[in-house]
Amino acid sequence: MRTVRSFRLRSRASMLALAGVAAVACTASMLPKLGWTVDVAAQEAKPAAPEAKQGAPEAKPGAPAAKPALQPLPDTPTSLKQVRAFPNLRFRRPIVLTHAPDGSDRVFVASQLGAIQVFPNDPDVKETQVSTFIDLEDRVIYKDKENEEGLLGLVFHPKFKENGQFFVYYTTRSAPHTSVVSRFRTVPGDLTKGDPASEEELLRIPQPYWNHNGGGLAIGPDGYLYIALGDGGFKDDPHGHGQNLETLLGSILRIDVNRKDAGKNYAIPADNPFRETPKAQPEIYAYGFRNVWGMAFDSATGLLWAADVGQDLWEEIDIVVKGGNYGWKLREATHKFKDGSDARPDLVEPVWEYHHDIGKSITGGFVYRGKNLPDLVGCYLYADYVSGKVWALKLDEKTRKPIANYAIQDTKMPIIAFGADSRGEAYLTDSFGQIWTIGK
Ligand SMILES: [Ca+2]
Repeated sequence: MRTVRSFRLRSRASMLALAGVAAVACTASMLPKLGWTVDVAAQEAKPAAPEAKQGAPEAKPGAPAAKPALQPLPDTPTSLKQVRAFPNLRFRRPIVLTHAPDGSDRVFVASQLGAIQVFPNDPDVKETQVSTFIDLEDRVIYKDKENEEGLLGLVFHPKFKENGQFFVYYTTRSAPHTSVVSRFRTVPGDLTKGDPASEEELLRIPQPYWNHNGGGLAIGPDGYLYIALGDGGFKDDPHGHGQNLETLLGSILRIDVNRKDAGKNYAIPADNPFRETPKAQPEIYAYGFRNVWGMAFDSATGLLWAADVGQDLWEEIDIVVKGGNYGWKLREATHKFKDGSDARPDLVEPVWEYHHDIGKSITGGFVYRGKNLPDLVGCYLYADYVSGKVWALKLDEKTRKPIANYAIQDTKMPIIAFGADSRGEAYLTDSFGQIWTIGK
């Protein structure tokens, strides 16, 4: 099996100290900042970048008071802890953790390098019990220095048990900086083996740069496949993809994988919002995103939640509605971005944001509906890749205003993904290859 043997824990103490202070103060200080691109590279390549920020000033008293449209709450401490879930296992960049809707209670882990592995949902599971579901490394490209490419998304068809179908988002070796979304099938009659030869390409999307590929896949309550795309990079969305309906980039797409329109391996749903808009890409469901990293439907409410990674100052969490414009690059969370825009009725504001003195790159999770953690039922789990903090956000069900932001006692790991097993229990993965859950 694929494992990472050289587990390196870089100096994160300084980040933590900083994040701890920030969490208490929870105010908007004006730290100098690095973009996501730089941060990712820094995270992997150099140890001590955050030290420089130790002495950064808190919000200047004389500065014009920013009045965000939504007030972040201070963290609510909890006794819940981030704990290892399958301590005998380690994977190479486990970018997706999920389950198949087939009653098997298996856990699937997709490596960003291209292999999808599967194992029984048992905390004591051993490496010998892990098997390869499908290995796509022959067509997936991944480089540590361009680490937003690779296999980025995996979701199973709701009728997987009957049809063996699953969907994968990956960066292909066959063209530079190009995202592919494909349907695969299992070997007939064997739900334990994906068939690499079964690939049926649905979408092929050229990207201008290696970063901001999004990559999340989800199946909605409507049975359609949702695909999260970033703005294509690099910084400042130089091509204006976020606000451009003529490109798929900067959007969340929605396609029907159970029908085919002429010339396509999928169909456009009849009520897709921009289907009749001249020049618009009909696959677009919502737009104005920078780099959605974590997209999931709430299994109870059917709401679509997405975390959008910020650039300069703010990370955000969105509830995504059909046809919504989520603001990038006019807005960064609830703030005007550069020469962008003040709040406007046609730009959907996030339900939550946090400042870059708390964390610098959001990893979105999902609304917890499991049984092990009754206090977190209905809360949206999320983390910050850079500061390693983990939270559970509670919104008022009616007003959708935040009422609590519970802090999970984290381990400062660079969290790259959340996932759920067949019972809705929550898992986190880190870039060193470990899988975590939340314990009491
Ligand atoms: Ca936004």
